[in-house]
Amino acid sequence: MSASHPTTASNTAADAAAELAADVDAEAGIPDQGRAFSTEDYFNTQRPPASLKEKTEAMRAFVDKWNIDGKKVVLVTSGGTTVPLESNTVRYLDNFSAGTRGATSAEYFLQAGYAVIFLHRTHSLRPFSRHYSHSMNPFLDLLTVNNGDQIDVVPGQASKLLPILKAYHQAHDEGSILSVNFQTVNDYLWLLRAVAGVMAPLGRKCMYYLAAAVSDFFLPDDRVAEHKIQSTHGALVLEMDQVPKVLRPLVQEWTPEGYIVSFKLETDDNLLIPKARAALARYGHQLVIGNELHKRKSEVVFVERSHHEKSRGDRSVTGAQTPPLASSAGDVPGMYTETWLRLPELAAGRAATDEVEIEEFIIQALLERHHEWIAQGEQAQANA
Ligand code: PAZ
Repeated sequence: MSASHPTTASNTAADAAAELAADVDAEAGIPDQGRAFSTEDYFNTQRPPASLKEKTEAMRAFVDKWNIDGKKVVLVTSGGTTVPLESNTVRYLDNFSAGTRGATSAEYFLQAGYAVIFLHRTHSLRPFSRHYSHSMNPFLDLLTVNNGDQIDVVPGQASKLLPILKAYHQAHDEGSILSVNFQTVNDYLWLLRAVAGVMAPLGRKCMYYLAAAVSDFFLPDDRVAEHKIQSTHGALVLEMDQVPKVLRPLVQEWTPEGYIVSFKLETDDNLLIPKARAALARYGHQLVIGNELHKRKSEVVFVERSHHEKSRGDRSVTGAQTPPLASSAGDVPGMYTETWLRLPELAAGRAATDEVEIEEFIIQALLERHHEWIAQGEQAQANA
């Protein structure tokens, strides 16, 4: 992979500006290192996954059913994406994401009455079963053999399992969750475009909660080896291309009325807010949730346009320009607001034995915002 981005501990606001500029070049089709694909070029040149049609039809049937019932629908994306090095894939590049954020959030959305399309990485954590993952809480440890041939739940475990099991059965009996899997970044991009097309008719009643950790780099089909790469050829040198920034067409073309929440992950706290603001300025969506890798389970920051900026018009975008660093670093007073959610404060007052998860509070805060987004749309229609 070409080392085009500085990633040392000395990352500064200037590095952030350089990175933003590189992102914009990529969107404009200006090569940095390797080719840069526009979204259009990407879908014109990269092969769709074999299961695309079947998955799209399943998503369409799900959305149609809940649209008739007037339920709100959320797309939750979850887990990491791979970049295969061979088409008969032995090796691939991957990232750290286990899918905890997505799987946990999906449960809280269901609890709040949403229908959920759970677009997840194959074998990453899933709603409900995540509580009993093989590494954290192996399910065989919950069971005990009684009288030689009966299986019982270990005392103390049944009371924890019961609410999870009930919520699991409720969601499956109602059909309020549809799980769709992806593996590669290519699968993810095709499925995201397809699901956006399917959800667009829901208008403001749909939300996008984009928690998947999507690779920024990929190998185009024409540079992927067919068979296992042989070590006899010496060192392996890879040059990867930049994945197109599909947030732009998602917001502006594929689903112009959806409430869109993207996530921004950084390992340097200082970059979180400038990069979240830059994403909002560039794509014009509603909310970026920033999280730092090591603290992601205990604190996140909501970055959004301030109330008076929102009321200047939905989806106000600055176009393909990189916002000047002054604005991305927050030098335009009052343009953006940041709201931190921190677990110790949020969990104050809860019993020490309660397992409190930050996603409960994230979803609670989103429900209000989505409600307001829908109400604004209704108001605009009434005024028209
Ligand atoms: O899957 P997980 O719970 O281990 O991690 C969640 C996360 C950090 C991937 C997510 O909160 C996030 O920030 N997703 C977007 C990552 C990015 O592409 O910036």
